[in-house]
Formats: sequence, structure tokens, C-alpha cells
Amino acid sequence: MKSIFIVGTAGSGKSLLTSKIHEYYTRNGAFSAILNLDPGVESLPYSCDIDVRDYVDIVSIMKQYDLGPNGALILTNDLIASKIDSIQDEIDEVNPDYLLIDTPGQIELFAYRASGKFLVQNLRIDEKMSIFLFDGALITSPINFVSIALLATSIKLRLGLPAINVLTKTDLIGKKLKDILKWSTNLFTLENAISQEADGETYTLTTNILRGLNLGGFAQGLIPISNVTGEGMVNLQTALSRTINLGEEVED
Ligand SMILES: Nc1nc2c(ncn2[C@@H]2O[C@H](COP(=O)(O)OP(=O)(O)O)[C@@H](O)[C@H]2O)c(=O)[nH]1
Ligand SMILES: [Mg+2]
Repeated sequence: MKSIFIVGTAGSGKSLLTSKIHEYYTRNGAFSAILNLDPGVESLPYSCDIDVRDYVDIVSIMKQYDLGPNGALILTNDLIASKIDSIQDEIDEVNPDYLLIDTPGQIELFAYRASGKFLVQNLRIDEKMSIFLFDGALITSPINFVSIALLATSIKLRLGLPAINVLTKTDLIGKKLKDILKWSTNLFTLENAISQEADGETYTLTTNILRGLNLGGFAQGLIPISNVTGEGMVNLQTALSRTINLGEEVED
């Protein structure tokens, strides 16, 4: 069994991408299943095989501990870690080739609290990797791009999983797509774009962060996709196969 953790900022398209990858594997005769780790989500664009909402109920947590929605979400997330044995039993029972793991809308709940890392480390699955979603709609400037790349790198450090970076919502961003792809592949172009947006302290900080990130190879192979038109999905699948199957592709 192989697993793919799908992570990214709130609204970046994690849940929709999860459903699209599931459709792809299913269409190609591979057995994939979905684990939803988001306790706060109301509706999902797929039917999940395993759902943490079966174990923790945010509304009753709010009542029981007299918490508002944010506090309840934090507590609910932490409680999920204590259900790991039951979640593992369900995973073993379904036993898919690919387990797609949709993570909470608020990325910090999964990536920075102890529970997310605990699940990543302690679920018994042969191979684990992650996809980080750069939300195309958020990248409106080169500085935004560097900020999100910094987040992607921070989360990669935190989770310690092999990661593929994708850029979502290419159907919404028009000609900006070309700029973003240039920034992601050419450090000089990106530094130049930053110098046109900022000077002084912001310029110095952004370019220094960027050089540090670049040493870690952050944006190599940023894959542009649209969950709506399906554009770029073939490239994503190739990258997934390369990372998780060591080159052995799902049969078309
Ligand atoms: N146009 C467009 N909308 C998208 C894309 N991916 C997700 N969305 C929409 O963005 C919103 C948030 O997506 P969702 O998958 O729930 O994000 P999550 O919070 O990361 O799970 C939904 O309304 C999706 O339909 C995309 O590639 N293109
Ligand atoms: Mg979601």
C-alpha cells in the first residue's frame, strides 16, 4: 500500500484534487481509497472510504467543552491522533493499492500541531509521500510566490515526506501562469520581478529567503494543474508514478 498526503492552504483545492486522483486511479484499474482527515468539513466532492468525522464530532466538542469553532477544531484535530488504532484497522480492512489522504482545510492544524506529524509517522503504510498545493489564485505577485514556497518548504521539513509541488486553478489565472512558471524555473527572472515589486528591507529579505529555498531545490518541477478542466493531470500522474512507484506506471 502506498499513501499520498494532500496538503496545502485552505481552499487551495486539496479535496477536489483528491477526488480527481481517485478518479484517475479507478479509471486505470488501480484500487485507490480515500481517508478524510478534516473533522470540520461539511461536504466533500467524493465519498470517503474512511472518515475521521466518524470518530470525532466537532459540534458535540463545542458543546461539551464550551468552545468556539476555532478552539473546537484544534481540540478535535488533536483527538484524531488518539483514534489512530481504529483508523489503522479501517485502512487495513480496505487495504487499497493507493490511499489518498485529504488533510484539514487549515494547514497549520495538520502540519504544525503534534497530531498531524504523529499520524504521518505512525500510520503503518509501506510508502508515504505528499503533494503540496500552491493555490494559483493566491499567487498574485512574486513576493506571494516566495511566501508560499517558504510555507511549502516549511511543511516539507515538518512532515519529512517526499513532496511534489503543484500549482492549482490554472484555469482561473490566465496569463499570470506564464509568469509563475518562469519564476519557478528561473531564479534570475524571479529576482528581477521581486526588484520591481519591492525595495529596501522587503527586497533583501525576499531574495535571501529565495536563495535559501533554491538551495533546497524548492520549486523544481512545479506542476500546473486545473482540477476543473483536467489540464496538467497527466503530468501530475507521471510525477506521482516517478515518486511513489519508482517509475512503474499505472497501466493505461
Ligand atoms: N476554478 C477552479 N476551482 C478550483 C480548483 N480546485 C479547487 N477549486 C475550487 O476551490 C474551492 C476550494 O476547493 P477545495 O477542494 O474544497 O479546497 P481545500 O480546502 O484545499 O480542500 C472549491 O470551490 C473548488 O471547487 C481549480 O483547479 N480550478
Ligand atoms: Mg478540503
